[in-house]
Amino acid sequence: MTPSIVAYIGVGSNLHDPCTQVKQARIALKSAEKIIETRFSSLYSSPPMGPKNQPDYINAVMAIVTSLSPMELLRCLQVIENNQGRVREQHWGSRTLDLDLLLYDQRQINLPDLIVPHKGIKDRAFVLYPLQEIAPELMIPSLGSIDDLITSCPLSGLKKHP
Ligand code: 5RW
Ligand code: CA
Ligand code: CA
Repeated sequence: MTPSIVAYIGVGSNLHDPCTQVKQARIALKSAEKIIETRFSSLYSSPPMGPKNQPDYINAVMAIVTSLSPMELLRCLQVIENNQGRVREQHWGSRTLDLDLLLYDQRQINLPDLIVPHKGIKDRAFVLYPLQEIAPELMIPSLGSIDDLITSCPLSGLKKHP
């Protein structure tokens, strides 16, 4: 019996035609073995959080069903990032593609290379608003409802991308 796990992936880009990068990542993810796409949010634009000397981002969130383990899924995300030309440069700097494993069922994971729920989930508008769009009833382990998190998270310039 293969377990069907619901997971949420954060998608972001601010280099080399970010919209195209995000759409390509969606295609790569849903084409990957043992990953089924169930929802994909609108695309959102926002100014950079963290270091300001970089272009605006395009972000989205994808819901999937998977039978991959958390580490297998993380490796899959890293392969897709690398295939889309991700180069490790400055911490929190510009990137062609960033795929974050936000949630893996209702599990809490604390491994050296993988913390779930993702550290950025609770106070980043570019994660919370697209997540609420596709999963309005979501509960986040140890953090509570998506609605409560959104209530204390200003938009910070986040806009639906036309
Ligand atoms: C660092 C996020 C500090 C928030 C980071 C912080 C981004 C982004 C990053 C993204 C937008 C991580 N990734 N800004 N900044 N979208 N808008 O995907 F407070 S770097
Ligand atoms: Ca990220
Ligand atoms: Ca990341």
